[in-house]
Amino acid sequence: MNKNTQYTYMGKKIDNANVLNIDEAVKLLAGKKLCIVTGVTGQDGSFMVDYLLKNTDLYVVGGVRRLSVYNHINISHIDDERFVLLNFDLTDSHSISRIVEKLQPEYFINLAAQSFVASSWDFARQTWATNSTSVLDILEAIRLHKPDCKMYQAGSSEEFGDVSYVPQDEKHPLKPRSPYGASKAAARQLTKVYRESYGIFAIQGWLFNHESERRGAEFVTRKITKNVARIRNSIRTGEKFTPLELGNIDAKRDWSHAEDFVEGIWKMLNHKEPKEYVLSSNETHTVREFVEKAFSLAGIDGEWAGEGVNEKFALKHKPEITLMNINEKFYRPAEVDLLLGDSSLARKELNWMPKISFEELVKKMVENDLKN
Ligand code: NAP
Ligand code: G4F
Repeated sequence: MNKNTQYTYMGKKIDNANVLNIDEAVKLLAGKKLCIVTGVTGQDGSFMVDYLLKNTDLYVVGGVRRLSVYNHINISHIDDERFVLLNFDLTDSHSISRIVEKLQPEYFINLAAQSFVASSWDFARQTWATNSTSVLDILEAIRLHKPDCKMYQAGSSEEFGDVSYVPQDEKHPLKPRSPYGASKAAARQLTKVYRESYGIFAIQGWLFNHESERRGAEFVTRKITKNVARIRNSIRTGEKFTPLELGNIDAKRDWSHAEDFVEGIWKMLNHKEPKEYVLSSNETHTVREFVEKAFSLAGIDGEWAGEGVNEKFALKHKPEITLMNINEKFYRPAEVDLLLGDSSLARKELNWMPKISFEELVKKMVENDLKN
């Protein structure tokens, strides 16, 4: 329910600044069919809530952790009495256990994580606690308190890492290259063990990169589109600007739109058997291509010059004006050079297909940032 919602529970106004605790949630939601979605302030969680409210009759309990500064922008458009916010922290196993025991959810979709690969070297232990140990806690809570709850755990193409073959499908070995990738690979094994040992419907898809207008600003696509908008405005007004700075622009990623992927997650969860699928666009593009396309869609023609760390993307007709250059601080200790998915199994067995192309994705993101 959005910040304007006049919804009162036990004399208390419930809104984004007034997240429920477990006892309040139990009273409010007793007897209702529920789906818990964690990470709803993030990109995928917010799209998942939109999808569930539109396509199901479920009550949706959005898990948000306590932060001192308001960060509910991605869900502030939602105004629906079937959506409530619940205090939730992935690193608190007691709370996770109480939530599953008392709310008895039909579904538990875990989209919360330390999701930024680059930070996972700086905070390896925190990444592990958030992305692996907490998954064990969720699985254990389900086993003990609601064994027929269907659980989705957010897996990643980062688990393929140092890839052995192209394109990567469900049979590709797990060869992570970052603490993040390793944490997701561990979560996958735990999910498999709980599925096979206790018959729990728990799955972890392999999702290739997916982006949107709600993407966090540190991920490369949103970083590019936000900076393209900033630079376009400076060019228009004739102000000086600093160039966009990036790391490895030769990395290749298989990018889609997040809206297509939440549908895929729901289809996986409602498949006749607990089976794990790759979701991907089946196309790969370099970061360099993303840069060119984003500037071009903003009406800025650029061209490349130089090599290696000295490479630049500059205005075509004024090459002395740099639009983008390389800053080695954005290089990673180890890189996943090439991701290209093969989602033919999901397309065949789930009847799933991404609808938004690479071109449309970049366009939507650029237009959104230009507007803002
Ligand atoms: P995101 O935008 O970074 O969102 C992550 C969410 O996790 C945020 O809501 C964040 O809350 C929450 N969170 C982090 N630590 C938490 C904690 N200790 N307790 C409770 N909540 C916590 O990520 P995303 O792109 O939506 O990705 C969703 C999931 O899919 C993640 O598991 C990610 O690793 C995985 N994944 C993403 C992609 C992709 O390309 N987007 C691909 C494969 C897998 P705050 O807002 O409070 O920080
Ligand atoms: O946008 P990125 O930070 O995403 P990355 O590392 O591929 O991870 C994302 O996708 C995964 C699925 O494959 C998810 F599991 C994960 O949660 C996340 O959503 O970086 C993309 C590529 C990398 O190769 C990186 O080295 O862009 C390269 N890059 C080059 N310059 C940069 C930059 N990345 C960032 N974030 N910032 C740069 O300046």
